[in-house]
Amino acid sequence: MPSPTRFALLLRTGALACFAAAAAPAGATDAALVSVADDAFKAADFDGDGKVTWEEFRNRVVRVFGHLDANGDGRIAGQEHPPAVDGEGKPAQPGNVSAESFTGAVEEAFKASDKDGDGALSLAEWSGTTN
Ligand SMILES: [Ca+2]
Ligand SMILES: [Ca+2]
Repeated sequence: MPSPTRFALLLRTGALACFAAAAAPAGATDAALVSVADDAFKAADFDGDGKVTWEEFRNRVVRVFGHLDANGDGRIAGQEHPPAVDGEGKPAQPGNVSAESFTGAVEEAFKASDKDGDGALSLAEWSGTTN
């Protein structure tokens, strides 16, 4: 049975919330968000080996950033910026999110979620269901 905790990774940082916001339809239910998390894992696992490496995930993150950066100036600003926090849990400043800081925040969350430290996320690690 799916649980909202499976979505924990995606909500752990504002950057990943951005990822979720970009992937999920507006008004999505918890069940739909869980589905998005699973779909996002499968989409990110480019070589289909059941693990998402940072290399694989970074490719997705770059695409999400490009999706959010509607005017293509390399920063997420103003109306482009969904509600989010920065890597330290403080509210992100609109106009102050570069591709570098966005990717960095996601990398921190990625490393924090990689419980066995093998440099890749299993579906359980991705979903936040490991201890
Ligand atoms: Ca893989
Ligand atoms: Ca791992």
